[in-house]
Amino acid sequence: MSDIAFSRREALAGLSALSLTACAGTAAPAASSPAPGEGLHAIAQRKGLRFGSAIAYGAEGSDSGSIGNPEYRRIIERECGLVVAENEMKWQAIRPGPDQYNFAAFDAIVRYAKAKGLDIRGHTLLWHRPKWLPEWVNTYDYGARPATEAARLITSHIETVTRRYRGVIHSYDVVNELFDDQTGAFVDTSLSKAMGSHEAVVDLAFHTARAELPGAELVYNDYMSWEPGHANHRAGVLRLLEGFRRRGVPCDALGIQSHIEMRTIDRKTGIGPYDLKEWRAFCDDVTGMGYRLLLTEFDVKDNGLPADYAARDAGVANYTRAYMEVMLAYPQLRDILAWGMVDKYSWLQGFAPRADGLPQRCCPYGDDYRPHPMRAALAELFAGAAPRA
Ligand code: 9MR
Repeated sequence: MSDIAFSRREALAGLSALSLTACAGTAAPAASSPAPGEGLHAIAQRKGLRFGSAIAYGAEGSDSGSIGNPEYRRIIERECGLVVAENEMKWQAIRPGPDQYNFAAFDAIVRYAKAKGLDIRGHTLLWHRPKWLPEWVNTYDYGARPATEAARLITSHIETVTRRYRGVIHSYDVVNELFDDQTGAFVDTSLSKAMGSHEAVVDLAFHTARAELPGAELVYNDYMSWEPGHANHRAGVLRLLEGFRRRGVPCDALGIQSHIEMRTIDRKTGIGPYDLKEWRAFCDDVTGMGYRLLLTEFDVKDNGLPADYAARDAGVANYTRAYMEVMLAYPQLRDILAWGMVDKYSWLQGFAPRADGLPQRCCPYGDDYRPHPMRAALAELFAGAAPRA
């Protein structure tokens, strides 16, 4: 695959970018305004931050949030410095059988990103959920030595992907979503059953990724969040990250997906409730263990807000402001990615429909490709953020 193969210069650029340590956060937030017409990534970049988005594969001219939609591309190219494939690098997409791979759609996204000078994150080397693994994994016959065979499936997958995109992808969600969000207990898959424990699966995934990519950023990615009801999920993630440190597992950062949500509205603030103290304590514990932070899949569920578009957009912008102010205060945070840039293509339209049947206004841009107040809020927040080293 010569068009995907890396050059040494690209590889070194990725390494040096990753070796920059975030500053200690002593600088006061610089009061500055975004210049008119400046894209979100350009604004972010002045502070050592990066802004990006998920993008899908689509044939040219397709009506989707994809590389095939010229209007969607224009927004990506104006606003983003990095992209992530929404689905096209998952096992379901690239691994139709135990010894078969299909990289066609993901390669097309990688080619597009390279042509436009966009960085690309890898999502995800292992999504540990039966629901999101190919059916052949769920029903797999692991034979007489199940642990050995499960290890082979995992290592061969991670080696195949990381080798193919070596020098191109410098940051991976190595493992995604290990937990039952209600209890904070691990979710079983055929892989964890075959290997005998979840730790065996996860540790192997990170060690394999590190062996292939000594300089890359290796991330554990999950949707524990700041809303009430996430305490058990956060506790599970903390236990995992503590375990990584004890066992010497090479995980560099926590990917906080940031699908933040307003199911109800707090009358005092006009936005959704959030457990600020508990959330900060969680982020402090994570960063205190030396992990960096990424916001990997930002969007806002507006279910609790009124139907009226202006009121709703204002609420979404205010909730964005409240959240990003907390998150941008962490000097360990560098990358912020939206899970899509245009409302109509968001997964939320299907996964979290509003009771009134109206579409979610969850992304920086509306269906007419005009920016929502959320976009202006992000611009101001990035412009006002403390500079990273
Ligand atoms: O947005 C994605 C949607 O199109 C897919 O159907 C779904 C299953 O592959 O995954 C969605 O993306 C998820 C991401 O990969 C992991 N975190 C939660 C995201 C939203 O469900």
